Amino acid sequence: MFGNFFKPKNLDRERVPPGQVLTEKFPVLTYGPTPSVRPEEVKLEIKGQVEAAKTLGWQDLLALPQSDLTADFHCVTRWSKLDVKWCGIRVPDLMQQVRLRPEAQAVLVHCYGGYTTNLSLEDFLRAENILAHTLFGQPLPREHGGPLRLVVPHLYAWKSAKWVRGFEFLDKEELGFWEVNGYHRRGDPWKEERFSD
Ligand SMILES: Nc1nc2c(c(=O)[nH]1)N[C@H]1C(S)=C(S)[C@@H](COP(=O)(O)O)O[C@H]1N2
Ligand SMILES: [Mo]
Repeated sequence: MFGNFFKPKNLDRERVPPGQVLTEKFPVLTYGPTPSVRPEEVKLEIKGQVEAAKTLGWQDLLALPQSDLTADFHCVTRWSKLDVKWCGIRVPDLMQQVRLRPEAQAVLVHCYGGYTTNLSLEDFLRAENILAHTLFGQPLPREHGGPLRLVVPHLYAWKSAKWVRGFEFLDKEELGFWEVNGYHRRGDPWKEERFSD
């Protein structure tokens, strides 16, 4: 009994990066107003260092393979939430739709409302990354990025861009909104890459 009670807690602790505290709630963290985008309006643009730019509408996205992801979520403001359940299109499945040019090194994620965030190609193409439209079995609520958000579980959650509008592939990294404003260009929570030096 005693052992059963403590064991999951110890396991959880190993999943919490340094300087983070667990929360059961799912706080909303948005800079500025919350965009209002209807699914039918979504035109996901994939452009830049690709052989042919491509725009995908809602139906195009739903026609791609759909996957589930359960992942921990770490905000740089020090809260973490374990086992968040998403459903959507895995980034590698989405990327089957375009061919990257060899020059592509990085991606700048663009959002409705003007938010941006940067990722290296390697961080972006990770197998678990997902373009999510569903959260805990329900349509992704608007405040959490609905209708469509990126989820990059291995980096701080500011990389998990809400209200995604497009991916721009670049031959040289360009910094996004928080990265320009002093946050780390990469943001690995296990290395506490919170701020740029
Ligand atoms: N477009 C956009 N995406 C964003 C943000 C934002 O302000 N605008 N905030 C980021 C930050 S700092 C965090 S912690 C997570 C929070 O996601 P949540 O509101 O679903 O918890 O979204 C990230 N994605
Ligand atoms: Mo955050």
